[in-house]
Amino acid sequence: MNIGIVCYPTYGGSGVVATELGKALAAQGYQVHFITYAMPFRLDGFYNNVFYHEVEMPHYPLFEFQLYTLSLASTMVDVIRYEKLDILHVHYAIPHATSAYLAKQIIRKERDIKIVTTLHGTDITLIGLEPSFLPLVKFSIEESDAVTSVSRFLREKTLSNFNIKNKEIHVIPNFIDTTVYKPSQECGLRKQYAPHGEKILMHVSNFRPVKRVSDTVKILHEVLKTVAAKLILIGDGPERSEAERLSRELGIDDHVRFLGKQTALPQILSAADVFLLPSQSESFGLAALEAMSCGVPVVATSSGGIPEVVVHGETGYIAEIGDTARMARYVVDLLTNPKKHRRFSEASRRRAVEEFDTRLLLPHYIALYERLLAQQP
Ligand code: GMT
Repeated sequence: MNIGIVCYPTYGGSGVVATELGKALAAQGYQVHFITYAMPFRLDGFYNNVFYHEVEMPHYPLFEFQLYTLSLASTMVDVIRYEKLDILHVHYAIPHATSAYLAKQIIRKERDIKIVTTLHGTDITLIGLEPSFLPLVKFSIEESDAVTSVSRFLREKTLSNFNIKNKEIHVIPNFIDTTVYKPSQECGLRKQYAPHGEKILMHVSNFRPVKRVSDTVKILHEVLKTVAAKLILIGDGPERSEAERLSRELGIDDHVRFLGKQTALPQILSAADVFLLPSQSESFGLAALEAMSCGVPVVATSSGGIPEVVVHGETGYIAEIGDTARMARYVVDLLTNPKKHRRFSEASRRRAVEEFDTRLLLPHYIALYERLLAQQP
């Protein structure tokens, strides 16, 4: 089977899931063709059966704005035609599902390509609801041959926000390679940033407003009243400077370290005592799953699909969005009860392995592809 995968190549959950899916499919012998404007950042080596097709964007003085949706559709047509794709799997609806629809129409007399659209989050809960996008997203979902969402929450939101009646949406959660994301020898971070036995709180994200990164600083501020602790922030994005400013204003900047974008996540996460995910909106929360797989309990908000990942009172704790005082109390509870912390840590790891490992969830995608290919044209 020849499979095209389209995703955003930059730092972000949908690109991570798409790339890891492609790598896992290639490892099983499927031919996988990535189509995007830059090399996906997780495609960081040589992989058998993996090919990369860069979308070229012509510059022309008349086009004040680049026409990526159209350039992408043209590249899709090319790859479908010459690499004989059977499936085109697009991740994040805007604009990928729309480009895929266009490509399918262009090539329909030559090849019956099947389009799978995976909805990841803000394509449905935020930007997709803008009046300039809504009709396009609804149409592209309805015209896909199959649609998946990464949580039950996101499926319900898709059906209600876009008033979709006659389309099945298959829930296939985010997955993780638990042989890579596992409790590991930590990378020396503890010695460097918490040399006096301070506890480590950690957060990983792309620092967009929906992540409420400043809430991690507020949580630390509360926690420091009881427990010696440090906050390590991984990633970068628009809210970083506000978090830096707040930590200075609260006088706790000595306790906060911004490490920027990092790749050795399993080793870094293994240094954490608690992972914080105070998001405003989160369709699944891949970052929480990565932490859990490394045996780190998560304190998070109840937003979106997080409760489908983090089990309150078992693998972590869940509070209302913005309730930093409560999240701080949960963190202190975990940090001051070693037995409970160990129980939560083990339960987190167990849940990642037993519910979300790649080997359990990859077959769901493969079965979906096979069902589509078995359909009569
Ligand atoms: O929807 C987004 O904001 C983009 C996307 C990304 O590329 O970062 O994130 C979403 O997809 C991840 C993978 O499926 C999910 O784990 C994240 O929860 C989700 N982010 C949001 O819903 C904010």
